[in-house]
Amino acid sequence: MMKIKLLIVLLSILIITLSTLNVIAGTEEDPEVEDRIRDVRLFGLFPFLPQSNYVYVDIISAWISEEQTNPDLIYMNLKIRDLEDTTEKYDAIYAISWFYNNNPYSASVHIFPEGSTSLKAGSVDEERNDFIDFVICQGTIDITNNIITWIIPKNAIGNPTTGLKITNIVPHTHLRHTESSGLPMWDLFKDLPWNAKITKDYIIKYQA
Ligand SMILES: [Ca+2]
Ligand SMILES: [Ca+2]
Repeated sequence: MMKIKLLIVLLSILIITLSTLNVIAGTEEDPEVEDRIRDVRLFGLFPFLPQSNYVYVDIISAWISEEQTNPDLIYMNLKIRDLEDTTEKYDAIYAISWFYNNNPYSASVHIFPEGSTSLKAGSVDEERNDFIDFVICQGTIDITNNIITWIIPKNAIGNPTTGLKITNIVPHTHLRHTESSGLPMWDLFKDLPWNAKITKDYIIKYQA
């Protein structure tokens, strides 16, 4: 009898320990996507050195969060190695794309030598290149913590429902020449999450 009681006590301690270790999804500590660092690639394909000039587009992680008190909003967060609010010469594009209910969506912002555009989010075409429908949303470009946050009204991204999943979460960054440079506006450098350490879905917690 004593052995059983002892076993129960030990099991309880184990369960409590495990549950406190299990950090909550949708946080910087437990992101939906954890990328590798020093992996910005020429044309998104070719690794190169040094990476030190491209730390401002090197993705660390991306996570999605919600607040119970603001159930009609969703927060998309993108952490960069060393975020800057202006670039030296390029058009830097920061984006997170995802699927909900089989439809593709993105949140994006451009940062230029003159500063940043507004933050946008909405539905995109299948190639995830162009918005079909978007809203200008609130958010922050926090160069102290190196995090871009889009605060998106859920009704702009298909009104995701509690318990359902946001899938195929893909953070991506791109560097192009600016339009005023007169040079071809191809993506020269990119960081994509195909080499990410972690990628997982996000389950919607709250509903408006
Ligand atoms: Ca990276
Ligand atoms: Ca990557």
